[in-house]
Amino acid sequence: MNPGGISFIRRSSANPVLSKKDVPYPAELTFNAGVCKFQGRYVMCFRNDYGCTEAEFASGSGSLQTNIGLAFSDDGIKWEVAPEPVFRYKDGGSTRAYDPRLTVIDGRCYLCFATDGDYGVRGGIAVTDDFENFDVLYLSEPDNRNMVLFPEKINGKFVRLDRPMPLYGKCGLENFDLWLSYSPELRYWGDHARILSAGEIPFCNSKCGPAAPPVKTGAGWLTTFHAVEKLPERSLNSWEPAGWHKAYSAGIMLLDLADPAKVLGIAKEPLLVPETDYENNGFRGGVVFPGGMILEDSGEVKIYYGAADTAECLALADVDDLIAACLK
Ligand code: BMA
Repeated sequence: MNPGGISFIRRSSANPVLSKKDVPYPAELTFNAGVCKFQGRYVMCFRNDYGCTEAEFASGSGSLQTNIGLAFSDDGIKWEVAPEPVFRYKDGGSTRAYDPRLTVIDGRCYLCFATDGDYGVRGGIAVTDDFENFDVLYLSEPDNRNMVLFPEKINGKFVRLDRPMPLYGKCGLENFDLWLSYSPELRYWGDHARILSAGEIPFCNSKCGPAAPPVKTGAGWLTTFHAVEKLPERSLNSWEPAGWHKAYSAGIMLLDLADPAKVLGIAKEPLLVPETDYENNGFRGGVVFPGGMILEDSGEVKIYYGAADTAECLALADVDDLIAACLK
């Protein structure tokens, strides 16, 4: 696995900031959360996998189910989980929604999610004003996921990043890329453009895709991405009986404000590489996966990430350092 990571990033001493012990209903793995600031508070929607223990999973006697939980915070560090899960999605072929991402646009909160079933994986977009009622506005065709929305319209259109999964075109290899699309009203999408692929990332030999929704800075849209390195010779610590060989790191890049399909710079070093105990041990060790990024007025950037597909963590950096790393 690629060592290091950007030296100025700081992991919160409160990590993990959310784990199963904080959840007042059945919970086993609480991770890959979306986070935003909404109506004066920090709001988190997190993936909650539940229904079996590590031993049951390993022996094949139990399986995991998934719902999406809700938590609130006044400082972005201490979280209080709402009494019930908040969002489920089911249709003919799909049984669950997972990996939520949150973006506030013009005062409404949009939740992007993945949903899978016998047809494959689809990316969905829902909108809520109260975190109780959600209207599903859009579902992609299979296979696509890791969808995130920009926090404002650009050139009069909504903009999203996502990661289609074209196995046929990639000769069966998981070398997926990061794409950008536009929509007039979040239902019909077009002007698709590939903006990042594994070959451009020094710490990726497999798939890459979006992570947290972008934040706006004077220098451009700052956005994280996930980058996978396959390690066939190494078994990472995990619940998987067959072993786990994919390390997930996070990277960061800067996109042009007026034309976000234009990449202004990609940090050569990874933003975060799994290196702590809570990133290397759990359901899938060797995984860090950002899902939320908040730019504070002070210039501090809070980056929320799933660790080992088991708990939710927080890392901190200064916005100017992140921009400089992208442009170096
Ligand atoms: C992906 C998704 C993510 C997960 C990652 C690493 O395929 O399932 O939710 O974090 O794998 O296990």
